[in-house]
Amino acid sequence: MKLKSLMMAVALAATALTALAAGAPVEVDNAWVRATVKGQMATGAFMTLTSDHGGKLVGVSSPAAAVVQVHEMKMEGGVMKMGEVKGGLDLPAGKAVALQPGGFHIMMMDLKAPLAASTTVPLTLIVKDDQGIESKVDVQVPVAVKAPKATKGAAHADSMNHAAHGKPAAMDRAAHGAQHGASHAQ
Ligand SMILES: [Cu+2]
Repeated sequence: MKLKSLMMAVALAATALTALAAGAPVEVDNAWVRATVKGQMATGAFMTLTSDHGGKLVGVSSPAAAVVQVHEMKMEGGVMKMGEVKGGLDLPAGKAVALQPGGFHIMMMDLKAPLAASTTVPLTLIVKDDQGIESKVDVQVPVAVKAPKATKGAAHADSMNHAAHGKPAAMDRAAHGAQHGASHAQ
């Protein structure tokens, strides 16, 4: 039964990702939500977002939480601070933006019920494109205790972004191709 529900979750996630690949405002990869225990009121959702033409993640909602915000964690005067990203999260054209523990993340607060591993949580991403047009992207996000093995280059997305600074766009595309190759090999 447990295996069946897990497979169901995987199937749902795969369906969501396939739908997004075809001309959606943003591509969502490696999405997961950290599982919670009873009494825990907040958790984080993580994913890699890629917008072909550039845009902004301006909002997120979920029926599982009363408040959902895009957050950033950063060091301020030697103290790790977490706060809402004002004005939306920039999604530069063609560049994978990693939302991961310790950096950008989606904060789900005032959870209505604990989120158990091997279930899924619906999230609606509100993305504003380069023309200023907002669209909603629905994703079924798997719940897990820790980050699942990346299926598409998310594990090193942060360091790759740093390495990519100042390099021509062609390099980014080459890296992207390599990620596709890696995911096929799995
Ligand atoms: Cu947060």
